[in-house]
Amino acid sequence: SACSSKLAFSQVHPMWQEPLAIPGGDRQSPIDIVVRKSVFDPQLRPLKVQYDPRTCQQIWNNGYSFLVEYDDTTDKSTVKGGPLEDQFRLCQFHFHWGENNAWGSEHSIDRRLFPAELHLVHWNSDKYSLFEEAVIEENGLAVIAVFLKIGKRHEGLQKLVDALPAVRHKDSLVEFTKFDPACLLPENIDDYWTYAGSLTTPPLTEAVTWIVMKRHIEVSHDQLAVFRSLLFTSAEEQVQRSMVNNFRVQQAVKGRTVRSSFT
Ligand code: SG4
Ligand code: ZN
Repeated sequence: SACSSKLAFSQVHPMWQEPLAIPGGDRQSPIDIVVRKSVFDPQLRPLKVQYDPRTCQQIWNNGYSFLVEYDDTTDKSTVKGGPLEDQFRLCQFHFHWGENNAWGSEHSIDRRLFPAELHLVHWNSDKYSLFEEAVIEENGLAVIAVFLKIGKRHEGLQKLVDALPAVRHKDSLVEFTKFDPACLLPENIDDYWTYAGSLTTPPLTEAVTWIVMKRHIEVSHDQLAVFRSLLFTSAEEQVQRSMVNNFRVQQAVKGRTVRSSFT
């Protein structure tokens, strides 16, 4: 409900505080998507994702989330279509989640938060040759967001969950191969919202075309509990801190239009 979302925002303490949250531009993320203000755009095409599980390489705890990283030296795992004019290459996916099931997602739909949110990060390989170049360009990145709800155990996710204890601490890394990220997409990827935004962590560059899936996926409470057993801290640190509430505070929409691919 709207009330519990507001409560969630005032009670949780994001990792890095907003004064650090430069650039204060006009297209920052994440945002609340107000369904009745979103505009159906019949020009929006279906999204074409093509992922090759052989490009999956490793899992890395970077002290803010865990990243499942893909080989992005060729166009083997890509997304195009939808709102995108170019082809974008998958480089990694990661999640944001809460300390409990009442919050955790970065985006919300009509103020409704979800326990977690998946981000599949892609960069424009038609226009740029490296992620580092794309990340500073306004059409540089495309991130697909998928909400996670608590329900049935997710079979595809379990292979990843089983590997997570190996990256419990910050800066730990484990080989992780042959994981098909398509298994984490909802059944219908043709229904989505899209808007122009930014990265949700520093450098917060306004480079991202966000594609937020209308349908969620279900994971079990136990699977999310394994996410919450990870640590923000490295093995050397005296006081260990659980990796939870790793989302950014929501940002002003500032006159942007959120378009939908569906009515
Ligand atoms: C997470 O913190 C990832 O760990 C970061 O990955 C990622 O940064 C950051 O989120 C922002 O991405 O889709 N939420 S987001 O806007 O992808 C980048 C790394 O630090 C640059 C590699
Ligand atoms: Zn993210």
